[in-house]
Amino acid sequence: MSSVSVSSNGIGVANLPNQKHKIISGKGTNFTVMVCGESGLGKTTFINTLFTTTIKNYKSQAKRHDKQLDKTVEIEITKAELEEKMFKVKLSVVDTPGFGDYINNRDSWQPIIDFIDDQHENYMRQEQQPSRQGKIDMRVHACLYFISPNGHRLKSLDVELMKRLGSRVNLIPIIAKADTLTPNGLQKFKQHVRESISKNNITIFSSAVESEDEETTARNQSIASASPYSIIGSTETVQTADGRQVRGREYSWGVAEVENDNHCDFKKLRNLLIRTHMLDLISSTEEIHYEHYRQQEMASRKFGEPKLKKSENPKLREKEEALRKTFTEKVKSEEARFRQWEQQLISERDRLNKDLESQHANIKKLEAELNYLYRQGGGRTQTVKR
Ligand SMILES: Nc1nc2c(ncn2[C@@H]2O[C@H](COP(=O)(O)OP(=O)(O)OP(=O)(O)O)[C@@H](O)[C@H]2O)c(=O)[nH]1
Ligand SMILES: [Mg+2]
Repeated sequence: MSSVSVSSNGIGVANLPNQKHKIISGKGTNFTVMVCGESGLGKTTFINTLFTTTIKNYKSQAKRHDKQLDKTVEIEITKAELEEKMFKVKLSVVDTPGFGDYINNRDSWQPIIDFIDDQHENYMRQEQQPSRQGKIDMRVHACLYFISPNGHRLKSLDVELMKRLGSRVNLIPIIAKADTLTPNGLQKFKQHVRESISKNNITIFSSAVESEDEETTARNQSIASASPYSIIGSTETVQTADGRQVRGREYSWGVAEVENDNHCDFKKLRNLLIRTHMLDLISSTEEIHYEHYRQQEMASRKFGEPKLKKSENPKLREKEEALRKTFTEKVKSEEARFRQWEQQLISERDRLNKDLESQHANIKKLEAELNYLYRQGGGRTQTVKR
């Protein structure tokens, strides 16, 4: 974790009215951003880009070790402290494993939903304690949802997941790898995503555009109309044709620049997060999403009672299901074997009984013959008795 200062035009809390300044600057505020979406869309790269472009001395160049670009396999949190004058923001960025490789994708996105709910749960439990000092707050204030630029349309998996996310967190849709689309293709795709979002009733983060001064209204307007935000991620510094050193991706046709508004919306998105809408994101998390969670949970359990049953790990659930199936099959086959054995015993018993009966009949016959012989033998009649 590094304590550093921001390079852009100040962090959001520095622009607040005085009263709010005081509240926030005293203890510093937590601000948590999460990234999620299909595998390989550049989520981890985006986090590295955000840190290197936002924070002046984010790890010195010499010993900088960006987050590994290997496939992200578990939820990882990177923290930094943004400090401007007397304002402190504890920034946490939550990286999540991408999905798309599983037969059942639920396995990969359920932990993301659980993570968001768990942070609300933890905060609520802390609020219910007698001492509410020093609460740990990791509630997610913004969830950046990465959309693949290749599909030309929003996938049903994206729609399903965005619906779930939008109802519990400030959802911000992102078009990944904008450098792989032509400017025209990007605009068309943006329009398609906007239409799909509204058609499917997906709730995304939006905030008031109107402001007292025209400049702010225009800036808000430009930020709002750019959604869904297109992103180019890169931590490399490359040289443009006109000799500028910029963060970007180099191609034979030129350089795709991260911080160029004509190439992508990275700057707008960063401004929205760190500067212009940070407070909106914090307050809507508190007033809408956390409050919604709290009310929902309070309706189903008593004050202070722990959550009844945490949604189970879907992988474990599937394993459990498979075990249960094998177990039932085993029991069934054992039962069949047992019944067969029982049947064999019964027929063996019947056979022995029949044997016994015929032995009895034989004995009876012999006795009768014996009696007959005695009677034939005259006077000394004696009945054979068994
Ligand atoms: N063209 C292009 N490639 C990118 C961009 N951002 C990242 N990449 C590349 O895409 C590949 C995957 O990037 P990651 O950042 O690991 O992707 P991820 O979304 O974190 O992947 P998972 O961890 O598997 O979910 C890497 O080779 C990156 O260099 C981008 O904006 N444009
Ligand atoms: Mg990753």
